[in-house]
Amino acid sequence: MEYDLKKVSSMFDIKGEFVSCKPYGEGHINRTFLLKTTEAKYILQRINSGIFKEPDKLMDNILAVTGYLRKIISGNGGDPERETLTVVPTAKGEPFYVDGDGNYFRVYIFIDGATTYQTVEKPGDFYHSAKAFGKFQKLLADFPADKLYEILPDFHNTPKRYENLKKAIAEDRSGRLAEVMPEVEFALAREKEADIIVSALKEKRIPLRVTHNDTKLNNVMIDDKTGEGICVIDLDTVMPGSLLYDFGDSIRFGTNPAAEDEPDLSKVNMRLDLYNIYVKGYLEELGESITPLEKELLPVGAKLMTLECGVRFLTDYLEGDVYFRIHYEKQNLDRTRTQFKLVSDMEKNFEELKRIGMEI
Ligand code: ADP
Ligand code: GN1
Ligand code: MG
Repeated sequence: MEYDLKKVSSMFDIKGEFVSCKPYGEGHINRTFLLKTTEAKYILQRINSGIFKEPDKLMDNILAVTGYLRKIISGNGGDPERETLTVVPTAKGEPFYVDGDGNYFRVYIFIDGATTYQTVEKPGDFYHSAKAFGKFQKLLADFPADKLYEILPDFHNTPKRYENLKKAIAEDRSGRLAEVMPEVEFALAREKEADIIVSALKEKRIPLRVTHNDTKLNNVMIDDKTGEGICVIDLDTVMPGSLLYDFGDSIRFGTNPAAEDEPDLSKVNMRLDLYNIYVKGYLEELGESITPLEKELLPVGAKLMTLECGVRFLTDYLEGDVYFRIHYEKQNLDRTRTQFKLVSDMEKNFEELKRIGMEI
């Protein structure tokens, strides 16, 4: 769908005259555009309101979290316009604009002089992303969780994701089931492990924390000059959850040198050196605030998050690609296969993963 981006931009309280507004980034859910004016750059996004059914509550969450972070960053002498997201309101002072077709748009200040990466180009970047996510976790440790709407309930509830998969298998709406039997069998063979984290949360053996829930490498901006992870972005899914899923999401995305949809599985693997580096950076930041059981379960977080993501891609493939944006027909199947290849790799190296966590 095309939008009148010039008109949309004019609704926001931005500086200068409109120059251009072009697609930007590689997200699977929202639509992101780089908006340039004669005086500044912005990120304009169309919120996927098919998935985020209550965009007003979503924006309340983001304003609450960024407002909280902004105070801490300013108090520490930092630059809040670079170290957290800044929502640019509409001319009427609203945090989003709804066009005549019911599309929701928001604008952020563009963070300049920093880059997001799709794969790890330098191990140091991964280390700094770990520190950034660890710091994000720590800064939000005392954030009042009851101020947050659970914007996507059961987002990282792996057993529920399995329920959805089984429903999609039973319905086989796209007629693709026969084609994906090996993947279905791979997933179902691991179903009994799916509840390890949610059970630990339910039984209060691990703490419920305010977490990010989408900690891919491309959701942290790496400063071009210092190499440090200066800003954690993409705050749509900040909700109460377990840090094990946050840790796991970074591992599943960042330790793989290939793309998330790489069709050649010989290129897909979990790099142990990168796992090591991430654990180091993350634990350095978290210090004593991570509990012994959380630390012990880090490899489980990596495996379950990767499995869950594969299960979600597979479910979407079976349902006819209704959730994740695709650019070619079998993209969700390719995505499923990379995730399951990574799960296999993690299983092969599981003892080593446990050792790495305990040594640091
Ligand atoms: P999605 O939910 O679709 O992943 P993101 O919020 O992560 O959307 O944005 C997509 C990409 O746009 C990011 O990976 C990043 O490169 C860029 N981006 C997002 N917000 C900003 C910002 N405030 N400043 C600079 N770049 C940004
Ligand atoms: C989606 O929006 P994006 O591309 O950062 C998805 C994540 C998945 C990820 C897989 C709201 O993230 O949960 O892990 O794709 N976001 C949502 O790449 O479902
Ligand atoms: Mg993103």
